[in-house]
Amino acid sequence: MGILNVTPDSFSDGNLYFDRDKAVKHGLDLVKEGADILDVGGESSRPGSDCIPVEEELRRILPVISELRENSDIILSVDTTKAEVAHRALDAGADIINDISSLQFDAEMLPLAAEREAPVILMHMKGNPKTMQENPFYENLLADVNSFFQERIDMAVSSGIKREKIILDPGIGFGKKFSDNLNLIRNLRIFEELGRPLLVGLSRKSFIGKIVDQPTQDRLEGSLSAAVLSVSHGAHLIRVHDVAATKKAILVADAILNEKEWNNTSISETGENQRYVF
Ligand code: 8Y7
Repeated sequence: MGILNVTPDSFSDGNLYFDRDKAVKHGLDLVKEGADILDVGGESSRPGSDCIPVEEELRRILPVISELRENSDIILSVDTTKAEVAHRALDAGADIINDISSLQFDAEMLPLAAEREAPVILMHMKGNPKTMQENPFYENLLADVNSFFQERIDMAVSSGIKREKIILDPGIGFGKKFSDNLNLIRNLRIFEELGRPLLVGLSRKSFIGKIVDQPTQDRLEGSLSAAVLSVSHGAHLIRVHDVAATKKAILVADAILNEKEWNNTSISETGENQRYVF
């Protein structure tokens, strides 16, 4: 999943693609680089960031989504917590709702996703972007995230969202201490039991900066390492800025991990290498 931020203030690439044409061009470049999904967002969710009005968010992303839809078959996800924005984005050609609040900030999000039968990304976050990094604390991080997933899946399914439409995301950096992020990636496999694909967003995030002691734009190698390890620990989707490099790294990791598939033998015989269709 390639990141397309149409914002003046995103933590890593804010303002780079704020201009509509530049954003569309960047999106099409990411498709050429091998992205399978583009995640289009108009509101920064970096720690401490403020909300923006619906109209402003729409003004930023709708033309970009429409134009990408006209020029490409790429799967588009809309990164928003607002039902109105998700609704208009779906109308403009978006396919997936990426809601960092797990459909909780806006009461209309659950019924919208159910009605439109849109795939949804349910991400774990403690608190909200304004306050989440103030003092995150867990009695038992993995158990907490796991039960959060279970609750949100139950809530979604009881609201009419089909289980098969759900993607889970541990929310790296969203109300997590440094060690929590490492712990989640290292133990990603435990969420496999929930039977849904796992998305991990780690690209250039601050836990990587802390290890390599580099600013956001110099975190590529660290991000690749985290991406490859996430895949080897069971991630199905990785949300990244650097699509070309990540794609190559993951293709090699995937070939090593799933040699059967590359040998063209059946991948379903053993029940391993499960593939998900949304
Ligand atoms: C994530 C995300 C961001 C993530 C999902 C950033 C919008 C911060 N991170 N969505 N969004 N998962 N699903 O670093 O980890 O891009 S914003």
